[in-house]
Parts: sequence; structure tokens; C-alpha cells
Amino acid sequence: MGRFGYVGIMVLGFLGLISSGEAQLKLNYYATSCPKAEEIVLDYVNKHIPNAPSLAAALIRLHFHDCFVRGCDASILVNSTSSNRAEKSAAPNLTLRGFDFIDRVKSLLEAKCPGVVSCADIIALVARDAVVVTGGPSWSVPTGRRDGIVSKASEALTNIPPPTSNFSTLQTLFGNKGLDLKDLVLLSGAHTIGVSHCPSFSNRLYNFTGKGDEDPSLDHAYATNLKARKCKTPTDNTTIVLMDPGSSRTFDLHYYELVLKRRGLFQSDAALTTSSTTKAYITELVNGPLQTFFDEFAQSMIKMGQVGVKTGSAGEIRKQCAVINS
Ligand code: HEM
Ligand SMILES: *[C@@H]1O[C@H](CO)[C@@H](O)[C@H](O)[C@H]1NC(C)=O
Ligand SMILES: *[C@@H]1O[C@H](CO)[C@@H](O)[C@H](O)[C@H]1NC(C)=O
Ligand SMILES: *[C@@H]1O[C@H](CO)[C@@H](O)[C@H](O)[C@H]1NC(C)=O
Ligand SMILES: *[C@@H]1O[C@H](CO)[C@@H](O)[C@H](O)[C@H]1NC(C)=O
Ligand SMILES: CC(=O)N[C@H]1CO[C@H](CO)[C@@H](O)[C@@H]1O
Repeated sequence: MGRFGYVGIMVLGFLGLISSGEAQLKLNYYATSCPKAEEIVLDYVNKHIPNAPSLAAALIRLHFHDCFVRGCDASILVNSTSSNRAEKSAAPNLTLRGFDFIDRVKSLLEAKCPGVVSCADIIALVARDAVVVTGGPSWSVPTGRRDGIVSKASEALTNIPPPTSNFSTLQTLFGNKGLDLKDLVLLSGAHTIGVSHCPSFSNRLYNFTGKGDEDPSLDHAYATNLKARKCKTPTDNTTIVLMDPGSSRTFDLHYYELVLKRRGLFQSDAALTTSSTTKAYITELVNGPLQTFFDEFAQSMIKMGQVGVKTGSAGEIRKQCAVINS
């Protein structure tokens, strides 16, 4: 290659840096500023999740809800104030858990390296470590996210897909975040662990089209069982329903098997079989080795973890995750 070629590549590389903006995370971002950061997070997860295994799912979901509103910037953690209704107080967040877990990790990191590790990175690292604790894959989490200074309830409603979503709504809301159909299928696979509450799906059991009917895309025997044993009334908001009964604490392929058997709990789960593209992909995952799901899930988590991130001098490093610095 001639000189011109090298210069050309350098120019292109330079333009590439500009056009990709500052939004670049990197591995081991805290290597010098807080070398033990990732270890502190991992130790905390390993020490405390085994005592409260159901929290693992909550922590993974927190990362999803954070990334889908204003990017992965910990806006999900901010408390409402007298003048602001924060994301946390929006309906989709009613059932979010794990806020105090993140706060406790943050306290440990503040004690070690004050003002250095962002709440947004803590959520991403905790989510990864929580997947590992439940038997799922591990991956390297690019870090360097900064915390946002805005959190609005109204934005949660427009960005987080409701459980009643059909395929095109899911495709659009994921597409808005730069996530494709493969990511949609893979990330929905997180429903292989964790819990739900009746109001998230009881329309499928009791009154699907306003005629007191069931959702025909839900297995009838399963619906009957849920009505008899779990959601005795559509508005019961205290009973906990496992999304992947049988292996609800294990990160495996069982969720996809249920979806193919028309036993996915939400319309959004069932919707994944209404597109031939996503249905074929689910079938491929179910028939493939577990490791393939693990590798691809990890790639999609890394991708989701980069959505709309703030880096450089954008945002701030919050002192307390629930409060924007004053
Ligand atoms: C595809 C669109 C999605 C919809 C419509 C959806 C909806 C829901 C709903 C309604 C619940 C149960 C809330 C309740 O009733 O308590 C839930 C739980 C959960 N979701 Fe999703 N979700 C989606 C995607 C995701 C993604 C991308 C992830 C993570 C990568 C995720 C992880 C979880 C986890 C782990 C739980 C269990 C939480 C717990 O046990 O506290 N979900 N989801
Ligand atoms: C944020 O709100 C939660 C729940 O209301 C509360 O327990 C917590 O102490 C608050 N955090 C701060 C820093 O005000
Ligand atoms: C999907 O749901 C949206 C929002 O409820 C609705 O506007 C749209 O018509 C639905 N699409 C299909 C194909 O049913
Ligand atoms: C079912 O929905 C329809 C229309 O929204 C409503 O009129 C009816 O009262 C509901 N039935 C039950 C049993 O909730
Ligand atoms: C649960 O339902 C009860 C009774 O309908 C209601 O008072 C309460 O606010 C609900 N709780 C949540 C968290 O929605
Ligand atoms: C934990 C939390 O903030 N829950 C809120 C979720 O949204 C509802 C309805 O907007 C609020 O009433 C809850 O306080």
C-alpha cells in the first residue's frame, strides 16, 4: 500500500472517531482510577445473591429498564422529588426491585474510590454478575458510562414495551434502541428467570377481547391452571407467578421451550412466535447447544448496555444513585 493509502486510512479513522461521537465505552475503564471496582461488585453479588436468589432477576431487569429510557445512565435509580416524577414512579416500574442492592454496592465503591464509579456502570456490572450467579454466561462489560441528570416517569411509559405488546410494537421499540430481531429474541430469553404479577397477563386469562374470553394463543390447560392456582382474580397484585416454572432460578433454554409450547406468560412472549423470522430463531436456539444461546445472549447484553450511553464529560458521577448531584 502506498503512502496515500495510509494517510487515507488515518483520515478515515479520524472521521470515524468523530462520527462515532464520544459514546465509546472500554474494557477495564476503572483499571487505574479504581482497580478493584469490578471485584468489589462481583464479591458483593456472590456474597448476597445466594441468600436472596430472586433478586438476580430483578437486577437484570433493572439494566433493561435503565437502558431503554435515556440510555444506560442510571436514570432508573433516581427518586422522585416534589418537583419531578422520576422513571421509577411510572407504572412499568411498579414491580422493579433491587434499588437498595445497587445503593449498597455504590456505598462500598464510594468508600474505596469516592466519586469515581458511575451508578450506570454498577447496574451493568451487577446485571452481568447476576446472570452468572443464575448459571448463565459471563462476558466482559465495557465501562465508562456516566450518570444522567434527568429522569422522567413519562419517558418510561413511551419506551418500555408493555407486556401486552404485539410483534410490531416490540420490533419498533427495540429498533428505536438500535436492537434488532435477534436481540429481541435473545434478550427476551432473560425471562428464563424471575417472577411476574397477575396484572401483567391476566387479560389473557379473563377478558382478552372484552367478551370474558381467554387469549387463544395461550395454552388452554395452562390458562386454566393459572386461574385456579395463581391469578384467582385478574387484579390480584400480590401473588407471585414464576415466568419459567420448574427452572425459574436457572438461566437456561427452558423459557424458549415454553414459548414454543404456547406457555410464555406475556403476550410479548407469545408475539415472538408470530413472526416467522423470530419463531425460526427460537427454534434454532432450542435445538442448538446451550453455549450458542449463552454466547449470543452475552453479545446482545453488551449491545443493550451501550444504548445511548453518556461518556466523557456528559452527565456526572452521582454520589448517591437515587439523587442527582446538586
Ligand atoms: C421484550 C419486551 C419485554 C417485555 C414486554 C417485558 C415485560 C416484563 C414484565 C411484564 C415482567 C413482570 C413484571 C411483573 O408483573 O412483576 C418482566 C419481568 C422480567 N423481565 Fe422482562 N420484559 C421484556 C424484556 C426483557 C428484557 C430485555 C430483559 C433483560 C434482558 C428482561 C428481564 C426480565 C426479568 C429478569 C424479569 C423478572 C424480574 C423479577 O423477577 O423481579 N425483560 N418483564
Ligand atoms: C429513595 O427512595 C427510597 C424509597 O422511597 C428510599 O428508601 C431511599 O432512602 C431514597 N434514597 C435517598 C438517597 O433519598
Ligand atoms: C400492534 O399494537 C399496536 C399498539 O397497540 C397497534 O397499533 C397495532 O395495530 C398492532 N399491530 C398489529 C399487527 O396487530
Ligand atoms: C371485559 O371487558 C369488557 C370491555 O372492556 C367489559 O365491559 C367487561 O365488563 C369485562 N368483563 C369482565 C368479566 O371483567
Ligand atoms: C394492589 O391492589 C390493591 C387493591 O386493589 C391496591 O390498593 C394497591 O395499591 C395495589 N398495589 C400496587 C402495588 O399496585
Ligand atoms: C417503586 C415505585 O416508585 N413505584 C411506583 C410505580 O408507579 C406507580 C404508579 O405510577 C406509583 O404509584 C408507585 O409509587
